[in-house]
Amino acid sequence: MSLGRRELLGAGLAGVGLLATGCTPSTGEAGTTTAATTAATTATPPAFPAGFAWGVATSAYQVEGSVRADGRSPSIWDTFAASGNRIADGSSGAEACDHYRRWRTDLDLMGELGIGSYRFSIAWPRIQPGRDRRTNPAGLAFYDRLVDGLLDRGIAPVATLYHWDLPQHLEDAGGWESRDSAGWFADYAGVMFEALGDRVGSWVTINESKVIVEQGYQRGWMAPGKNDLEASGRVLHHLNLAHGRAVAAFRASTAKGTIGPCFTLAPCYPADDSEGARAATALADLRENRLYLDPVLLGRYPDDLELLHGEMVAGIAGARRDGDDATIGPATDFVGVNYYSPVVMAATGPAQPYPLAANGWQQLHPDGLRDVLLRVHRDYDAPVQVVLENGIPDARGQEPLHDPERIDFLKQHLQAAAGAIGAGARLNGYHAWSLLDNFEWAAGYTQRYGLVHVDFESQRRTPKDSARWYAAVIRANGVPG
Ligand code: IFM
Repeated sequence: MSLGRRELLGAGLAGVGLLATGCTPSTGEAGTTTAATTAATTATPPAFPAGFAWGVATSAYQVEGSVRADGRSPSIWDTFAASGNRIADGSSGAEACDHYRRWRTDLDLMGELGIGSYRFSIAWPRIQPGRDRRTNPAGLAFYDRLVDGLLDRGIAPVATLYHWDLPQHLEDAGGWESRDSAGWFADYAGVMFEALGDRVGSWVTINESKVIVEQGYQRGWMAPGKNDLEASGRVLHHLNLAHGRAVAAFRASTAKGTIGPCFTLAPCYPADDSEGARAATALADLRENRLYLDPVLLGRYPDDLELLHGEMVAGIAGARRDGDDATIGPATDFVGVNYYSPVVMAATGPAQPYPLAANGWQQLHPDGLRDVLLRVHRDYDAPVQVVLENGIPDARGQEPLHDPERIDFLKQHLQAAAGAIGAGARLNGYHAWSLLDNFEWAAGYTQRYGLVHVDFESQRRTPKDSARWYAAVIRANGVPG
């Protein structure tokens, strides 16, 4: 896709490539059939609407490095990585892909591949590094240059406001457990809308609140590394509130583009036809999907919320005030969907009927993407959806630049996305995770998700086979048969 600068500014993800073909529910929608019956790959012709946004995604802490440059202060991830035994290879994002200094080369590379849309995130600790939360012009200037660089190359900027790197000084002031966090976030978002709102077409509020809640506050596997169910409930509510208040700030600003949330969704399937498996699947769907989708897209928590762990429910209830649901649930312009893996439930617990990716947690089930897109379309009447992440790590023992498994993965998932479009879902774009091999959180540099290989010694970038394949898809606006 190649749009002119003006079109890039005006459209945003809600305005590009709409295709309404009417809604025909597919037979494989989440929760309606068993894992076995959804295994067949969609046969819909893999065509995409004109103007479909073909993109790649990254996030600040995973690629930027330069953690002390231009006044940036530490984030909770700098602290977490330095706190010992948290990261598989003992690394951190201190250097990562050095994207903060090499962004021009990276943008050129995207241009060569024909990428039309770049989803990046803004590092909050660059923008408001101090306790006084005053704006740091030098930090802001980086994103200013980045956005101009994208527009100059005909690439649409998709800016995520929060991808897990909370300034440590805000964590010290209570972090997401404090109700004040919603106001801090809205203020910071307002700074960004004012600075870049004339040029960024699409804004994403918070990346994957489920991962923050579960991994950051329940299991302690990610920053800030807590094991506190009650706190996780409070955090979820405050993240929701922060989202709602940022959307309100956006509407009150002069920013031109569109705004939406970003969920990581897992279609839930019963492993068999038993009543026990179906009940376990319904509960998994509440935990994996409805808990996050309902407040933001319907303006209310699920009616059966109390089926979740009592301490978490108490955390949500304790944090909720009159009027909050209305603040959380104003209409957003698009729904961002990240898709990696389904959840399959037997009566006795989780099942694993599909092959696993090399990260050990991701079951490979491409049709799950079609199922989640149709589900959000059907149950939430999503105005427009965009896939903001989808990818796998390199296979074990893979030659660095030859990644046939990733090509196969992308092909099947794009076919599934085309199937969802054919069945009525309004899908405007797809962003592969990730442009570059990068810092994969608690897995450090042991898992490589990039279409482009990064030699972390020399910082040399080399496109893998999948990058060339994806470039051909973009040129054709469709998946080769
Ligand atoms: O690398 C992460 C990303 O930051 C959020 N979504 C999942 C990816 C792969 O684990």
